Amino acid sequence: MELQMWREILCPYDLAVEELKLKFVHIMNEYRTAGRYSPIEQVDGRVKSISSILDKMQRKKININEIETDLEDIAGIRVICQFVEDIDRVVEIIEQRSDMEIKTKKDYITKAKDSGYRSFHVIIYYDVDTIYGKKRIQAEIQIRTLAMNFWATVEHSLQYKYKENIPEHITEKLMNAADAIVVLDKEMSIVRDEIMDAQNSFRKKANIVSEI
Ligand code: 0O2
Repeated sequence: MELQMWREILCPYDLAVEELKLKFVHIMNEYRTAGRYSPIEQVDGRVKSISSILDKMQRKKININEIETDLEDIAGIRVICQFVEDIDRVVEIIEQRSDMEIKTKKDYITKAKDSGYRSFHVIIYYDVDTIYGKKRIQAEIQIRTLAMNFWATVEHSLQYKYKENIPEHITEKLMNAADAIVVLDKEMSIVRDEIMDAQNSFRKKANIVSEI
């Protein structure tokens, strides 16, 4: 397929990613403006690259005419939280929104993937307005803690480096690290209330200072 055709297919996904990023950042800012703890700490997003789409099409035997239905993560949003408990809150926020319709939820936290990967995925339907009218697209929202994100980022770059054949001694270390992340998230949850209080007072103080 020609590059121009790809650009046209991906254009609405680009818009969706920009809109969704803005909306999640706004939720975070709204909490903070209200002086409340935000379950969202960071937001990121990307449109899947053409080469990555082609790889996945080949791996999953998806035909070009089926990509918009069968590839659920052409538009990808990542919502990073501080604590595991915040992930449920973010899922509730998505459930309550009128502009996002949940298609499926994939809980890789209760049951991690074999690789050790942990994250909560929500596939949504989302409408964008294009020059041709309204278009309903799918987007994947990955919700995870800062610690889970650290692990996934490192593991993803190793997968890239070793073309998915990561040497066994490294896989073993990654599995150990994945276990350590579970322990870290649990320990942080225990002091969650203390940390939330401290951060709220710190932000309020910082706001007062910046207003003077
Ligand atoms: P990229 O580069 O992030 O776009 P699958 O058959 O597992 O590829 P499926 O059924 O489409 O995928 O959905 P799944 O597994 O719910 O979500 C796939 C995405 O989750 C991946 O996208 C990754 O972003 C992330 N992910 C899933 N498993 C792992 C893992 O073991 N390690 C890391 N680091 N990330 C993972 P892509 O398209 O693979 O990659």
